[in-house]
Amino acid sequence: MKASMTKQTVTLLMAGAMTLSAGAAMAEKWDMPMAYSASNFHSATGAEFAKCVTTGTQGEIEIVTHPGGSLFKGGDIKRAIQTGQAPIGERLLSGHQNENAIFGVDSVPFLATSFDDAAKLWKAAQPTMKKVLEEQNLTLLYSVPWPPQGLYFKKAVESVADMEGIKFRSYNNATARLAELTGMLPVSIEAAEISQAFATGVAESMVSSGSTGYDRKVWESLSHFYDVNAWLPRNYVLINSDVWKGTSDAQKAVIKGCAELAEYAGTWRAVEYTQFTLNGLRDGGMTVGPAGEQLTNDLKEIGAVMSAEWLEAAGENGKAIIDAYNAMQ
Ligand code: PCA
Repeated sequence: MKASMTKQTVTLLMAGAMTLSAGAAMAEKWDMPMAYSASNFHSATGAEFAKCVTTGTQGEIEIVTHPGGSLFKGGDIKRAIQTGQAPIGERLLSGHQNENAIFGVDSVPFLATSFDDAAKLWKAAQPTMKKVLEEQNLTLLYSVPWPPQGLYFKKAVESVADMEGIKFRSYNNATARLAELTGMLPVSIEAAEISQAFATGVAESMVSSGSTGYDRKVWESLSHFYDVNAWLPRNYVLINSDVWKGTSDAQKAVIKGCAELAEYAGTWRAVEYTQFTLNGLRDGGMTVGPAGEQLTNDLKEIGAVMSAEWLEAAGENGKAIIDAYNAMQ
């Protein structure tokens, strides 16, 4: 990981703070919608980022985070930032894969299954992603991965055939497609609402990280977690490009520095949270472990179908990202 960044970032932050102290500007308050619970590591990282910007700009820009989908629900956050209803916010971009397949690059099954590979894929995708977002009046500030995605069920599952007819909670196109291909019934539900969905039987299964299962205490309704490492989707902190352009150079320097620190700290949190939350699921009474051979093989086949579909939808841009990623291996 980028160890040299810290020194650079601190210098950047200090330069920003020094310039700012030379002349006080008007104070602004930025509401920052976030979709996941306040206790989630993404939200904790966002809160630190907000504090860093507020302190670094000496209160010229005060960022106030609103976790748990309290200001805008996950699915509405991107549009809220684009239209200026919120100046800044965090979103799982793969939730908007229908707008542009590039947003789903982090949810291609078995393409990048470890933190190291997810970091490489992100590096390969970043220039294209930034360009696509810029065309939508969005400026990317930082991005943090979720831990690897595994499968949750209410029973032991040995193969894809065992999944037939199960009500499956989806959070983006890729997860809905996974349900279709495995004979399950997808129902789209925000993370903030899954505890209730599982308790009432609206959903009986999902693919997600140990972290989300732990945050939502899913052991109250579910019994099995298969650690299949399907992919590591990412959350992205975005700012409205007009708002970004309206900030001073000194403020930009502080925001960029804080964003870099947040990406670094958030990524480490994700790594450390992985085992911790799997242990938490186990302590809650769940059976946690790898998928059996049959299930693994069945899922690989489905992954191949989904990869081909993604490449087809993402066209030249998608191919260029995958080529750049493969060249880093
Ligand atoms: N948690 C989020 C997205 C990926 C993850 O691990 C969710 O389940 O909604």
